[in-house]
Amino acid sequence: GPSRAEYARVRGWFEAHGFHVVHDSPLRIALVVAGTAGDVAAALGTPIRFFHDRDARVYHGPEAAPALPAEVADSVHGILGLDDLPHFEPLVRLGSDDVALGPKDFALVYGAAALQASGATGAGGAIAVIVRSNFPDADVAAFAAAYLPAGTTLDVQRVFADTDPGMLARAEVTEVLLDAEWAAALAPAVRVNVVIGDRSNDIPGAIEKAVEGRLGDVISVSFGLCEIRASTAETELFDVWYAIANAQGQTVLVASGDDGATACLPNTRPAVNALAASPHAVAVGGTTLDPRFDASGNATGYGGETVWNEGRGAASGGGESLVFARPRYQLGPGLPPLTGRGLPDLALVANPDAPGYVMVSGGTSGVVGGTSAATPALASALALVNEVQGAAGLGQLGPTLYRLAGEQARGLRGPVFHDVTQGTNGLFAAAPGFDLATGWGSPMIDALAPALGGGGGPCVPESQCLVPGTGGARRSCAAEWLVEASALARRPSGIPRVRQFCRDGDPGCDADGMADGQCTVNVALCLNVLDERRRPGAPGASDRTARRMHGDRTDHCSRGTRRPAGPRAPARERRGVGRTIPRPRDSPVPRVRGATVAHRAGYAAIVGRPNVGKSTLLNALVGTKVAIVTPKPQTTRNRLLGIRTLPGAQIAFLDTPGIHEARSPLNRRMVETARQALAEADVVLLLIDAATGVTPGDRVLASTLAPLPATTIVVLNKVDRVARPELLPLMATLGELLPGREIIPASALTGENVDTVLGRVVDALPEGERLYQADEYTTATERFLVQELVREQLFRQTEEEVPYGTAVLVEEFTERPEGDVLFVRATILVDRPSQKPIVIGAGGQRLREIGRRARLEVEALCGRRVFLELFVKVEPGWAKNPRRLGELGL
Ligand SMILES: Nc1nc2c(ncn2[C@@H]2O[C@H](COP(=O)(O)OP(=O)(O)OP(=O)(O)O)[C@@H](O)[C@H]2O)c(=O)[nH]1
Ligand SMILES: [Mg+2]
Repeated sequence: GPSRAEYARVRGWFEAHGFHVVHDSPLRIALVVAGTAGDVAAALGTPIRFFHDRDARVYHGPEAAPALPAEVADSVHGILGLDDLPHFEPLVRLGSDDVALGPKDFALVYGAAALQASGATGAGGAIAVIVRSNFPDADVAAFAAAYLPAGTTLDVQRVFADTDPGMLARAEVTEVLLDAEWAAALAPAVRVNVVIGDRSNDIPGAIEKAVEGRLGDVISVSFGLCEIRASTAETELFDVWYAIANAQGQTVLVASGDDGATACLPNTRPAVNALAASPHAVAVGGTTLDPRFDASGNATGYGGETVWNEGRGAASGGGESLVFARPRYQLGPGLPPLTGRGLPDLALVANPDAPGYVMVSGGTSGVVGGTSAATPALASALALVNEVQGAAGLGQLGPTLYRLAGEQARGLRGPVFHDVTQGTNGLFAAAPGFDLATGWGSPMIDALAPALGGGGGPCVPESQCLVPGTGGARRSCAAEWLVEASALARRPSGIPRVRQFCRDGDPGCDADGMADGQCTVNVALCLNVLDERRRPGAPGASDRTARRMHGDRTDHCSRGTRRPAGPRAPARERRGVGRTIPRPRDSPVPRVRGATVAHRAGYAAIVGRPNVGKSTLLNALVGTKVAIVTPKPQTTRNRLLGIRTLPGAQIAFLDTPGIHEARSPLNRRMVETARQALAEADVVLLLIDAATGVTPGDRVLASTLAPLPATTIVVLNKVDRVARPELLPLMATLGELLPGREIIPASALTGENVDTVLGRVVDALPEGERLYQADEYTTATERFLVQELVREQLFRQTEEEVPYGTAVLVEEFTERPEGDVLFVRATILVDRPSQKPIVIGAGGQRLREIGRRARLEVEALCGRRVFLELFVKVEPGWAKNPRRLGELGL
């Protein structure tokens, strides 16, 4: 957003011209003012007149486009709301059949039932549904009583964006009830925040409220607005909010619309829903589903889907945005060539009669449909995913969904989408892979859940205050700041450092302990999507303003705990866990006679300084979470093997501890472990952190690698944190250090170029048969993985030197037949007595939280309920005790 000064200037100008401020945006993205028609005429240079349409309905609106004087024009991207033309439409559709999907049927068909069976209820999570009418609680309660397990009480709350608009027309109230009931339908313990806009701030006001207050891990929007009729400024405004939402870890789901490719009916020009067009939203399309009902009307399974199209324009919304260019993630195998951002991203049942959704409105049960229904239902499923992942939000889903779908399209992974290939939405036909009628198809929630969270989740904040006058002592910032883009002084290498002056209203502005009203903050910046610029020649505002809007947009990351856990192995692959002994060459690959492509197999070691992203890359390459990842250096202590099996190759990746100048015995062992891995490897992946640049430590490492026989590939990681032009000098330096070696810029976090790295590794491997079973993905024991998952939380939830003084030992790991529970007893070793109370926290709070999050992780790993008991034990000198180190595999 604009700086405070700029915002204040615009605000002051409107006040000076007779308007009064109705709402200030805490995010400084929008300003809501009210004035008379006379004020508008005098200040904005256009009279407000009455118009009537062909049907003699009367509206008011400006006679000409509003204009502003030069002193404020540069700061204002657009002016909305001078007319009362019909604008946002609720997308709910009424059905007539008496068979419909209940929550149980829906969960069964799309695989969410598996997450429910593992105990997920949405507890601890929240969904914000965006609406503009109040609603009767009795209907929500009646829905729970009729369709959810006996005794279920839903946690549905109202949040008014401003004033209470009361109950609007029937379609509006039905929309609210549908959204609230289905947001809770699969996740009955989730908090549903019904965020209600009023007449003056409408749907945009409710969206802003949901973002500003972070009112849900998922935001569900079931309204439509024709992109041609919306102003570009308005469409871009949604994008700005969604981008901020994503940076906060919120996932935004928007119904793609119910009018096929023509969202502007009666105008039949192809157009999409402006609310769904942003690349920061997931656009949800619609299908017609065969749920294989049995005689009593219960769904028994998935019987296939076609594009929802009932004729008369009632069909799955889809097409290309006129405002947003194709985002980078919409390029790749399985995707048609797109110019604009293509919609929808995926689709779920939406045909109100085939089979429709049950709901309660006005005291009676009814059947409804529309992408309006599919959207909150998907939000509900994602609440379960969030819970299972132990994530407080999955953030922007687009890049991850497309990566997974792309892997599916290339046969690199099991399916995560039911590909819909039949039918059309009137203009666009379904086809294998992605299409503009149903996106990638419908989600298989149980298969997606383990894989989500590895890619486009919220970015990791690494903000620390440098305490002035202490010679550089650091403290973690307790507070979140809105960092002004103008204050950013990006250094050529390293985390951008921001000198932020605290002001009244900045929470904890003196978290650095100095009451001097200022604090220097190191901020990790993350760009969610690099190329979401407007399409050239898009209607609306001038290019100059468009550049201004997008050119300096950075997403502020400020939430320490909002990173989701990494991807998980699909149940199918999980069988490999726990095998400690690899079985070399016991599964010869059948060879096709005369085939010329040989099978390749071998070891690839991932090495680099601490914290450069080795473990993140390992997980991305293996396609599942093997290694723990934390923002702290020296997380990985052991050599860890992750296996990727492809149709023509098998690679055993070795994750290693960061190589650094080690002093303590523990660290020396860690570095030794890493060096040993080098000796085993056929290929060495040297990771360099693009955000910190090439450090002296990198140079030393490069000189050790230069004479090795193994092929060395340099991976310049974390490029998502660096402006493209800054990469070139880095690559030049690396080219000098390791002449002739390939350098691949990549992001282990977003998945960018990870497939390229995989391909290059395969090319460099020797010919040979598989070294491990095709379904094995690691040789680590379950006990080891569990120890690591506890340590991950310990590292994430303790600061300074505390995590480094700790280790985790799993002492008991048994199955309890009663209730199919896994019982795990683990001891956290601490080095000094003073660390024990820190790990335990006030009233046991921290230890409980470590245990809770670790338990969710272990449950996801093991695919069953887990009882995790944690103890803290002081054992001075454990890190110097060879026996202990041996027990810890060090
Ligand atoms: N922005 C960004 N962050 C990344 C990327 N890869 C890793 N990270 C982050 O960098 C931090 C360190 O990642 P790890 O994978 O634990 O790094 P590591 O090299 O294994 O660190 P050690 O445990 O010391 O060996 C974590 O906060 C990651 O989320 C990337 O491509 N982009
Ligand atoms: Mg690591």
